Amino acid sequence: MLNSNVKVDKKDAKLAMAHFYVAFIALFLGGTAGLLQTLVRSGKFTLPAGIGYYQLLTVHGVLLALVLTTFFAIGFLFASLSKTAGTLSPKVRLTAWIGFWVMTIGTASTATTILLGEASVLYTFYAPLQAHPVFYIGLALVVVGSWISGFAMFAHFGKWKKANPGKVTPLLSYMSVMTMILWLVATLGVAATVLIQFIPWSFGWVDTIDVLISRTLFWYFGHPLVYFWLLPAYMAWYVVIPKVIGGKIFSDALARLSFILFLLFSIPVGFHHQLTEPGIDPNWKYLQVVLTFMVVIPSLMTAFSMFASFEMYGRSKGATGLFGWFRKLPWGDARFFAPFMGMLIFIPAGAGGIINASHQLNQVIHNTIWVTGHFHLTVATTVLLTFFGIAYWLIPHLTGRVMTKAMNKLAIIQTIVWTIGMAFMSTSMHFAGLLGAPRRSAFSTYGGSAQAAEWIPYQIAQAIGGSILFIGIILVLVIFVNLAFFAPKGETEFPVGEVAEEAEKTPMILENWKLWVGVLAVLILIAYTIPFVDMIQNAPPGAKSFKHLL
Ligand code: HAS
Repeated sequence: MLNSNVKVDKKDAKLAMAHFYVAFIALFLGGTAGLLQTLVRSGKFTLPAGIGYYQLLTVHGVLLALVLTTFFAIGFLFASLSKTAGTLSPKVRLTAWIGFWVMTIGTASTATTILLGEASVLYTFYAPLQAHPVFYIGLALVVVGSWISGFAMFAHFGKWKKANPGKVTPLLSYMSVMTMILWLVATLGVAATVLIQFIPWSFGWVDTIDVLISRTLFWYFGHPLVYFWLLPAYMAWYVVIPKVIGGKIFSDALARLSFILFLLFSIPVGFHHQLTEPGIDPNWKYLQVVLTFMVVIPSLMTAFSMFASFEMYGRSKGATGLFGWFRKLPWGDARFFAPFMGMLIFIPAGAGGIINASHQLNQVIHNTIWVTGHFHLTVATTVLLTFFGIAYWLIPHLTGRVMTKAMNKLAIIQTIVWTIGMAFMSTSMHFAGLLGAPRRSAFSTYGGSAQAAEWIPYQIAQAIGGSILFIGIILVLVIFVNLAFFAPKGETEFPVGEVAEEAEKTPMILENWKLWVGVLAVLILIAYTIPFVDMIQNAPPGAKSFKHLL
């Protein structure tokens, strides 16, 4: 049984905080670029020094979607492992620091090329858009750094298992390792395309690039990437939120099973980002669409589990009727309120994902700003509000401080501001998308078209939403700086929930890592081998990047 009073060791706290500093700096810079790109996109503003829409959009996407998320997730995973599987050994901690610095150097290199205007290729860096080689080298360093951190986590977890043979592993540690395995397997795709295709091509060592293969390898990585963002949030939902509200985890086994299902089904589904692309046989697209619907199941299980935890708690406090528990929840506690709003928004956001994945409906929304609306609800609201909710207790826990009532109130206001800003921005993006408004396009490129007049009101709503969100960023940064440096000294709890007494015992098969990674490998091979060989064999003349390997 985990001692809930155990604090994260001071040296481990420093490691986790280093990750959070980078994450919140990325939030500030990426958020500023986000506001500016909304304004430039509207066609009403021009920036000095020739700073353009694509440059700003690249800063925004790379810093927020890749840097903020990855650094926050890794910092949180290290803190969770240290709390639940024991203090990191000096060797593991040193490895983790090496991982951190490799990632940070990579981030700085990539960011510099973007800020110099040498890499306006957006966060998806689709070929044939080409960036400075340092952009790709920086990305490769971020990936390699994260692998080093991942191996440090596996070593730490392995040590716990060895010291506790036959025991069920601590749930937060289990989830951390599962999240990191997902990341490692997923990043093989992006590492392959960056190292084998983009770096040689950007240096001019080869003069062509196979676009379809680069996109396929990117999306092999790109979809599990979104679950790498989501799973740390789910860790907080499953394990932290029950404790914050004063309740219990509904089922340990169900939580572990849902993480296994994410591992199995989040990777062999990348084609659902490529449904409109020629060069992939429709039968393989169909298979991956079916697998995409499978990856919806663990989210439905999560929804069920959260409702169960809320209801069990409410009833234990005397709530009656179908929704009586709702009033018993601690609405004034930002540690609960921010993630809860994330959950609420995940209902329409997830429904949007199901629409995207439905092959015929995808034809309507693909490459429209609807997709941008979808991922602002998922990653920029569900995930981010949960990350903010985690920061409200984790940062003071790590820095030996406490969140004051005033800061808690500000965090509640921040959540409301964020939700309102996103409601404006994302709703208008969804509607404009249905009217055909393109994504990834500056207004100047289509502003004169007859259709564009229909999109203008939505574009104004987006700019209003973007401005409100920027206020939300300032507020959360104020709270972060306060919790890190100025809040009163004191003890803050790292909330780790206990499993309900009535829950079934956790079956040991859920701990059989070889089995699950083996099933994952088989699923990936089934979903990708034949279409990938097809792509190489039918590559256009001159597309050298992979053909020479066959
Ligand atoms: Fe997605 C495109 C399909 C989830 C992020 N997605 C994107 C892109 C991003 C992204 C960034 O199939 C754009 C990439 C680009 O730049 O081109 N997505 C899905 C599906 C899901 C999904 C099926 N996406 C996410 C998540 C993301 C994310 C999560 C980030 C974190 N997505 C797609 C597809 C595309 C796509 C296509 C390509 C579109 C195109 O054509 O380009 C599913 O995982 C969603 C399942 C979710 C649910 C919701 C469960 C609800 C829960 C909350 C419970 C609430 C409670 C509180 C308990 C079924 C768990 C309630 C309390 C009360 C009192 C009511």
